[in-house]
Amino acid sequence: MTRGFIVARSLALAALVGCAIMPCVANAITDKVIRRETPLLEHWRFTQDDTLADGAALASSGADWQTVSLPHTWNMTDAASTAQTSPDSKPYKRGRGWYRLDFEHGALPANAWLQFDGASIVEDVWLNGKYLGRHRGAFTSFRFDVTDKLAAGKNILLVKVDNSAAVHGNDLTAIAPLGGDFNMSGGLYRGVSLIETPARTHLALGDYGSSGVYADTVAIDQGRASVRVRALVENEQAKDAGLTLRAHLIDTTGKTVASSVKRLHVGASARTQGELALSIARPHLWQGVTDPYLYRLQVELADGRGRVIDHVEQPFGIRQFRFDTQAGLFLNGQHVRLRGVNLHQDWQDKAWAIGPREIDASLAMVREMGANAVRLAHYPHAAYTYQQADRLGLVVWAELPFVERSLTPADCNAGAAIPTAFLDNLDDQLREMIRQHYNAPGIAMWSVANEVAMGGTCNGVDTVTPVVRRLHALAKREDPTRPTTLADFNEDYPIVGPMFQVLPTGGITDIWALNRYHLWYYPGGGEAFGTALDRFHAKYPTHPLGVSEYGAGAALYHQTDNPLGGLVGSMDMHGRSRVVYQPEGYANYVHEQIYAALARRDYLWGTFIWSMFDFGSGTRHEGDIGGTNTKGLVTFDRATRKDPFYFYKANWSEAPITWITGRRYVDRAYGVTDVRVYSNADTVTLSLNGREIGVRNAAECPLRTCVFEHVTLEEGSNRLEAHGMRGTAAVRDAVEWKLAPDNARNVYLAAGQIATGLVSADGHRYGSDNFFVGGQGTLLELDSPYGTRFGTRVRNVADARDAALWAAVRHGSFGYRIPLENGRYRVRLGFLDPLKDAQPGTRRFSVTANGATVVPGLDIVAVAGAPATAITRSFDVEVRDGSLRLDFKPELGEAVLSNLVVERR
Ligand code: GCB
Repeated sequence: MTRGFIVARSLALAALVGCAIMPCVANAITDKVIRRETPLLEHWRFTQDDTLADGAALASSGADWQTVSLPHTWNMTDAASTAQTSPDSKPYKRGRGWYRLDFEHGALPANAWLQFDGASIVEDVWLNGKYLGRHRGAFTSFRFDVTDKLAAGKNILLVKVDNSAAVHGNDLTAIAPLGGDFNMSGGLYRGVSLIETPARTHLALGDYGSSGVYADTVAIDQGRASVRVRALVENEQAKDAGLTLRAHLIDTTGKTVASSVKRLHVGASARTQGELALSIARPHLWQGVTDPYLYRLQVELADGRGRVIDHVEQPFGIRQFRFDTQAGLFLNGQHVRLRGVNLHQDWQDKAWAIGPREIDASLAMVREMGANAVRLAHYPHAAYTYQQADRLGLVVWAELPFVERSLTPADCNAGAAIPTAFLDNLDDQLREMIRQHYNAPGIAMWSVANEVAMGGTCNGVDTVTPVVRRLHALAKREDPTRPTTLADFNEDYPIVGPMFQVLPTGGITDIWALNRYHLWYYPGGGEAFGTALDRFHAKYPTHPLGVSEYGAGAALYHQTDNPLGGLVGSMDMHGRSRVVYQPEGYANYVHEQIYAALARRDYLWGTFIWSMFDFGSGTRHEGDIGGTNTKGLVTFDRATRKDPFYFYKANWSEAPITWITGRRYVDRAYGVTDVRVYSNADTVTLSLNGREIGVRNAAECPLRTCVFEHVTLEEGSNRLEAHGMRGTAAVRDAVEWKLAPDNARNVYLAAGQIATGLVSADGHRYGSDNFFVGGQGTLLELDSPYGTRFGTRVRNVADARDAALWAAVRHGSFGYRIPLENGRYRVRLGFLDPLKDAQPGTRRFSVTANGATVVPGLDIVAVAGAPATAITRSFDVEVRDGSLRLDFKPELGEAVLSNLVVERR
């Protein structure tokens, strides 16, 4: 036997229940080891080789393969990391990996099974040269009965794991998911273990990787709770078995609070379900984050002679959820609004090969922020994650990996129908998810789909709603106690593509939720979102509604002076992503706006932010990072909490918090700025270099956001301190900003740009578009997703470093109100006509400064001689009342501006 056996033995008395990856023994609290689980994590041999045939792999000694330990993936760094920086980078490695473990075993047990906690995507397994079988799916546990294949002495376990992409004609097209904005890491990325019991009759080991035990809270009434326990017993012997089934519920002090016994008769080579009722007086309920109380449920199987032959222990919480279309969610009769976040099972430079340490760290941050719910997107996560969520009291949205579509675009193109094998696979994965995590008290709902409306039709045939109906029905058969849900995509924005048409998916599952990205992919702000929610609430009056996703990308190294200054960027509608600006301050704006609209809607049972952490998505190249979806509130490596994290922390957490936003924007472009502070304090006092700037009390800080307007920074260092008092607790935050003398005296502004910090060839630091009234900022080179009418690059800028100052415009009828010290200034305005086909006589506008015309009737092309050709206009102004007013007044077409400079004379 391997070293793992010894480890497991020595830990036999440690009360461990989460057996996902850690060494553990399921019946650790009894003195006899009935069911022994031996982790097989060390000394694996591994090779990633797409050409190795099964026969050759079986014949290989693996001596020249790499030594690895589990969890392991071959995609640790190649996609899900910052290494991938351009759209030309290679996609992450998808293909075949081989794993081989040589291990010793002592005397053979009566019953032995191999357990895989999850491997990606399709797995074939051999023990001692004998084929055990195939498992299809990347996220659920599976087992093989190895009783007659295990050898006393030397054993060889060989596993082939394939994470190839689904392409027309290959087997992967029959395994969900067939789409998704996330990487599918390949490998044995969770644990493997050997399970042994002393008899061929046992609590079902062959039941979709489950514990074989299913417990429900049936009623909580008048100080008493009724719990129903069903245990599935498998008798693999050639004769009938007379058995005794026992269930005990044990509280945290070790006291047994309820027990039940039942005699059971199981035929030869048959399965039977035994049902036991537990009645608990004065139950201690599982009450989410306020009191996540867990009992231990023990189920024991004894043979005719009274010898215990199997034993399973599961954490168990007594609780009941109820969803209401008007009032939202109730947990044990108490109203709870789910303040949720979405999580992927992903970590920078580890990808999916994460264990308890990473899972605990992630969930601790979720709790630190004050969230009370997690959507474990878009697939079943490790058992350990559900167990820890239960311990922390997090309500869980569990999800099946049915993402985007039922068949690949290539299959659809080739006229194929949905493969039956794909439907069977969805059924299997759904059964596995429900049975494996059935007893988790935190799971409040089973999600059967994410954004499948996206691949709604194939050649005019509805390829998703019948599938959703089928999965809903199956989930109800598997677990009538929990509602089904799904995350809808775009019900009211029908997009018709060449093959796929978006179809409505509302009204099918018991409850449902929307993925909506207003202010990001979708037009309109918080209120547009709110109105859409109201419409859906009215459209499906019997289906409680939630929000499964909203959010915005946030790149730490992109900052802005004004989130409305220009366009932010992301993937376009063709699924390509582009390197464009995603300032952190814009994400603040999105979360503030959207959350305000969501918080006002009491009928919502919950909302989930997309996403708690940045995560690997190999097709993305956006923000300041490659291969990463940047919508996390925390960076991929968990090292940096972005500003919006603190917006939620201030709103959700009881822990006192005061956080000045924009701390990563150190070298400031403008001498006057608003300072935003997220805080749950009763009062917040802001000071600059020791001088008090202002005080805000909680009533002046809607949604815990205190804004100190028009703070004038000092030349050189600026230490801003926010001092919050919450009750008697003081909480401070401080940031250090710098203002160069050039920027303290002058204004350098890149019109239409959302990103600050462009530096001109002559060394001036430009801020993003700011101080404007009216008009619209846009980038010129974008052809999509915003479909701007502009699209020309500047032609005549001598130094390439200055091109960015001419890459965007503010356009329309607009003005600027620039705060300045009184005095005399020289103003220089930069113009180009961005329309490709601009002609003299197609655009004319004038500019006034403090009411006086300074640029009359300007026709840019007439002066420049061609479109996209830069010209400047300069004039002097006298500022007398602390502000320079510039107005751009269209006379023909729209006014445009590329950049402006105001320098002290
Ligand atoms: C969605 C998807 C999610 C993506 C997200 C995004 O709607 O459900 O998987 O990652 O949008 O960032 O675009």
